[in-house]
Amino acid sequence: MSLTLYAHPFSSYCQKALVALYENAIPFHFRLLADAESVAELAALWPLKRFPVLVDEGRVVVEASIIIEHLQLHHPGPVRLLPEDPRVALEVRSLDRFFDNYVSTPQQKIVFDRIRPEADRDPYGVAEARAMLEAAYGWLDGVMAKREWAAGAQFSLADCGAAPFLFYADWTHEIAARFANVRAYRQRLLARPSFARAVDEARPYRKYFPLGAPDRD
Ligand SMILES: N[C@@H](CCC(=O)N[C@@H](CS)C(=O)NCC(=O)O)C(=O)O
Repeated sequence: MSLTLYAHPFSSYCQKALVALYENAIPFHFRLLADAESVAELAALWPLKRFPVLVDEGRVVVEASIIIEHLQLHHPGPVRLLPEDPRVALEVRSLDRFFDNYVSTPQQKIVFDRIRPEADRDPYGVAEARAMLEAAYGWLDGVMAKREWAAGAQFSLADCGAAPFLFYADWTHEIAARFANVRAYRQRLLARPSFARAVDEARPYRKYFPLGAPDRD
């Protein structure tokens, strides 16, 4: 098999890449990062040790967004996750940056703070992260008032990230009822078969969610 994805099913960034793979039914080998050996392989490929990492015929591709761009270029399928029109593609990439920087980054800050030793926790940083999530939900609510998917009518790269990031963001800092468009969008993402599959594959790991996984989704 030419494609190997170094990943863990419970990781949001891995789910982002998995959604793209599942959307186009691209065959790949899932290298589960579950032991010292697999983690050593990852470190040899990418010393920063962040995942997912894709290996395609020996070529190492890092960063979930770039993995999805790589798949579009080298393994295209019926679902175009980067639109042909560069102006629409720019909107897709803009929303993709939004979900990485202003939803996932603060969400991870809150979770990683919880697994630090108590003396090393950063309540000021966590409060900032919660404020950023509130602002992000507010902005996104206005955008999603008129859109089915993040960048418009077509499911795209931006939705691949939005799905896991809003999934875990809601577990971390609940999306309030006043953000009804964001909540409805999160439900649409949960109903998308590619993401529903990723969520199901991650179910066995829910007990490891540092803040405690809610009994839903
Ligand atoms: N910018 C990276 C972020 C990847 C990332 O943060 N992955 C997490 C898993 S969701 C990770 O590698 N965590 C391991 C660690 O922080 O040591 C991307 O877009 O792929």
